[in-house]
Amino acid sequence: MSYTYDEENIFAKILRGEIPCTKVAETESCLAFRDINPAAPVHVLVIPKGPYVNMDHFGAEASDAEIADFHRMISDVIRQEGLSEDGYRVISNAGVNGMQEVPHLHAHILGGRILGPLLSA
Ligand code: DGP
Repeated sequence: MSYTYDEENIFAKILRGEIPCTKVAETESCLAFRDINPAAPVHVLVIPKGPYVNMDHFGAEASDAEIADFHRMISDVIRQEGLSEDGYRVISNAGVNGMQEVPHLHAHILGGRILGPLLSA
């Protein structure tokens, strides 16, 4: 499998500072910001700064440090947003079947209400 990264995707533009975002957390290799179209009271996106399309691309080509930082940031945001006690959902959509809109790896962190069944269709 070879992966092609689109440098003009909207999250690449956010990372380059060309489009604003509401930042929640940042490290050397990751950024967390609020989703522009929240599906729950808390809806934060965590992205690596590197050019990875999706989770399988990331796992195949990212460094151990990038992978550790990404997972650590997801955990940090969950606690920072106060979601630990009542629960939350972490989702990463990929490709056509996953209905991924933005082709830069992102984890959706959702919480603040009962989120319903995992899949509606
Ligand atoms: P997905 O379908 O998993 O690729 O989700 C992409 C998400 O990105 C979607 O929930 C809306 C969000 N999004 C799209 N454009 C922007 C943007 O310009 N800023 C922010 N903060 N979020 C965006």
